[in-house]
Amino acid sequence: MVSSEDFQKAVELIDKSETILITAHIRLDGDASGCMAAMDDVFTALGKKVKLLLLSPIPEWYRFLFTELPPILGDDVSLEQLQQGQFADPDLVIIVDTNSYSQLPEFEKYLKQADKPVLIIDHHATADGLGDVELTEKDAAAAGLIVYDFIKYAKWPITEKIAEALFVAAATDTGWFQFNNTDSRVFNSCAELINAGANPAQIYYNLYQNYSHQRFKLKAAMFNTLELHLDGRFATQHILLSDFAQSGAEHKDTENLIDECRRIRTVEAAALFVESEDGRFRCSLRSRGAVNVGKIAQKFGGGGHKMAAGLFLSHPLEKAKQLILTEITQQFEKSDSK
Ligand SMILES: [Mn+2]
Repeated sequence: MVSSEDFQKAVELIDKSETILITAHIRLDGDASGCMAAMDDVFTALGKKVKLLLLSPIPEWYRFLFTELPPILGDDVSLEQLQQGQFADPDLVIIVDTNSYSQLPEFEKYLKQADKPVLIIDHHATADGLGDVELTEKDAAAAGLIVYDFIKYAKWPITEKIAEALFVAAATDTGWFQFNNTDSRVFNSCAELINAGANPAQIYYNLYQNYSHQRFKLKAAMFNTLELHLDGRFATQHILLSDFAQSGAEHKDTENLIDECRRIRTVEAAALFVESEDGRFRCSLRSRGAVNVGKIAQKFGGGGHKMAAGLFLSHPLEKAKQLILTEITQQFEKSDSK
């Protein structure tokens, strides 16, 4: 749990702010989206002027959380507009679900120049200490659970919409209650959120049965690249720029696709390599627990947790795969010898 002292400091920051700018990491996920939507409603109800700002386009399946889609830095709002206070002149900046400059491209420049108080709400192990006040808890399955505790601490009202947004945060960061981080706190909080009006069946439909045909075609293309290594314990897959072109899908459509190959019985770790426009490969890593993929990501300048992490590699695909395979092999050797 976050200490009451830290919650109190955060409440005081909110109390004395009139305009609050809220953002989250690039390639925002369900946790980040849910936290932003929930805080928007909570603080607006308190009479604050809330400005949400995204650092990349929001996947379609999280759009139901927002009545109005938040603007994107670089698309709808330029860095200059942000820096000159034309988008917002906040008394407080809240950053949720990350505490790392590397996850805040462009926004980092604003942060360093603007000199505004910053509140961090995060559950990642890697941290640059960006906040004046930080509500951080490595053991929380989702940042949304910390936001929920914060709202309860402050006794701010929780509407149906807020409950739904926080349920989405907890449900998505636990892979709909499948991952190792799914503890009793997740279920307790989610039970309370259901009592407050969250509808799990409707949320499941919105999140997981709401694919575009393009995204489904991209997934099919990805399946054809599956390779198993190390006696089936490590799976790799990749998506090339040509796959996006052929399917009509976009980069944000790759979210969660890495989890599919973990349905194979033998797979203990998985990597998905996605080619980006600049020619680099974004590598997402997942583990069932035997290997610490966070450590591998860190070695290459990326970040994440033991079970889920990501990094960029400026190598051709085969070389990138070989680098990661070597790291995974070493990690397995370490864990097997224990
Ligand atoms: Mn998260």
